[in-house]
Amino acid sequence: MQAQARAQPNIALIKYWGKRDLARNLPATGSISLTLADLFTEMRVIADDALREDVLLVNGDESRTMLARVSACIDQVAGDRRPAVRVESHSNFPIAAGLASSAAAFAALVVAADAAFETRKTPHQLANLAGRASGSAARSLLGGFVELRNRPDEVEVATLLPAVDWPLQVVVAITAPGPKPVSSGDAMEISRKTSPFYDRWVEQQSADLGEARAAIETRDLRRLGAVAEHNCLKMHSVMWASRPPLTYWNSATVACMQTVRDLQAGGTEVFFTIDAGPQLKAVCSAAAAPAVRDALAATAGVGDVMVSGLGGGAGTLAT
Ligand code: 2P0
Repeated sequence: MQAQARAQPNIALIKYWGKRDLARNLPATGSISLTLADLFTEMRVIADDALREDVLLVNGDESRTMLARVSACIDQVAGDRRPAVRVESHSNFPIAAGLASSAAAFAALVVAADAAFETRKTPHQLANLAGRASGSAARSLLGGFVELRNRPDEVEVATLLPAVDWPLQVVVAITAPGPKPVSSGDAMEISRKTSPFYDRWVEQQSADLGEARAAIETRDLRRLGAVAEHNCLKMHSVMWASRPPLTYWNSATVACMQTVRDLQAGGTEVFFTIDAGPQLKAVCSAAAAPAVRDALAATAGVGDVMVSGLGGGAGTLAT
């Protein structure tokens, strides 16, 4: 019993920041994201009766930090009376640095576990199981422009537009590759409990979701960029006003924002978004991508730049 699956990270344009149900890890609001094509995580799940307990290897090294979450996620798919497994995870991008690595990892994991144990879950069930492990992971089950909607006691994910219908590019500027100081889950709870802006953030989310949906439907990059930047800066304002403050940016993150502003002033159709980490993601047309990549690579403090198109959702690989 073994299977392998691949999933891509997704970049939220209308963000998930805050939970309505901690035990079930249900988000406070809906969100909209882009699934990437060229960054990926591959997960192999191998059931092995000889093992006494689950083993997790991340890029070849045994990892205990994520093991409990990974084991709990496989239990959700296959039940806790399953045999122990060896899980091998490989990513082609920095993990735990605000690049949605947990989204790709848990989306790939539920698909691989479902295939390995032949549990035949529906895509909707798999999205909810991935979302229990990591809220944003539910979105990586699907490709292109994806909306996550809140439903009573669960979430629902839907593709708003497939990648081929609006093949934008995402340029990721890496300003610091290390792991983040506070996990997203902990930071969301700090924000919910202490930020004076949190309730307003939640209140305004459905208006931002509606605006982004309309912009995607009409493939209007300027309109999408305006609401996505606004939503991103509101999320970071919630964080900055938390106690203790949550400041994921560094000086290069701010320099990258200025680079995007300069490109916009010069007529390039591009916008930025920033997640729970110091990396900046610029979203633009395929034609603008080389100029955006060069401008971000030349920005002070940027270490590496990655470019990705938009891709499909999670799926199994031949073992
Ligand atoms: C998002 N982020 O919508 C937002 C924007 C980060 C900033 O979802 O606690 O790893 O595991 O459910 O999914 C990152 O948080 O959080 C995230 P948990 P997750 O992409």
